[in-house]
Amino acid sequence: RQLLAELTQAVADGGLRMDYQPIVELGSGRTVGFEALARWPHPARGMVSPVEFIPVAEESGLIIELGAWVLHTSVREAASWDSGHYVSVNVSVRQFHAPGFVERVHRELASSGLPAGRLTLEITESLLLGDQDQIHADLARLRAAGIRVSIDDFGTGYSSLSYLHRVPVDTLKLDKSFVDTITTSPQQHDLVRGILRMADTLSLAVVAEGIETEEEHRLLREAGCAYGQGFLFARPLTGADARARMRSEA
Ligand code: G
Ligand code: G
Ligand code: MN
Ligand code: NA
Repeated sequence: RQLLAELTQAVADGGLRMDYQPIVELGSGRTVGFEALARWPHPARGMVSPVEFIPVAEESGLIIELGAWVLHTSVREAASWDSGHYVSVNVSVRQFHAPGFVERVHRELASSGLPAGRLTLEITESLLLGDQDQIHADLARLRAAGIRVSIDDFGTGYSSLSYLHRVPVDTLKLDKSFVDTITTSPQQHDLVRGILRMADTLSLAVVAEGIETEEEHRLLREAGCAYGQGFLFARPLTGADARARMRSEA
């Protein structure tokens, strides 16, 4: 209750900020884009994790406003990058289903000047369990405009691989749980190779999440995974630090 009241206040008063975690090409190590991650520096509680406050926002419906702020802020930030990097924005289920979501995305692109090809929306597998016709139609409209769509935490949810060929998405974000076990479990290593083969067959790009060691990096690269994200490369950065990173690689 208290947390919701304070979060509502924070959304209204500019108490949240966005950080940006580099997504790199595993072969070259070069940054290709950034995942936008919401941060809530709370005056008394310290940094409150989105793992705590996103569910509170989802349950209460505040996610509509919070998500609108996240989209607005991340798209404007990316529009200020002259390097061509893309921004990948998390979208929660309830936010996606809110009336006018697709129009809002188009409006943010138009008003900021960010080319559609530099915006990726991260959805979850759970979204795809809803009204398939409606969701596929909305995803198709987004993609027809040039926006990319990725499935976040891939492999943890509805893990039937057979539905993937019907889902209009561009990228799979391979969940960190696979990355964590790839170095110690031959079965998991095989499974990851299988997922990468399947993604290739379906022309889906793969971003491996939560890469923390050189060994994980090497095994993923050898398995043919093109992109990755994780503390090995960089933690989520402030907007200023993200810009500094782009300049240093230019
Ligand atoms: O940044 P961190 O690892 O603490 O994020 C934890 C979780 O919170 C992740 O699952 C991430 O997808 C989610 N999250 C972070 N920022 C946002 C956001 O802006 N919107 C939504 N819907 N989820 C977010
Ligand atoms: O669910 P989602 O993929 O959106 O969550 C991304 C979260 O993972 C962010 O909160 C980010 O801070 C976290 N993260 C990113 N890289 C790493 C990593 O290498 N190790 C760990 N433990 N967390 C990471
Ligand atoms: Mn994500
Ligand atoms: Na994830």
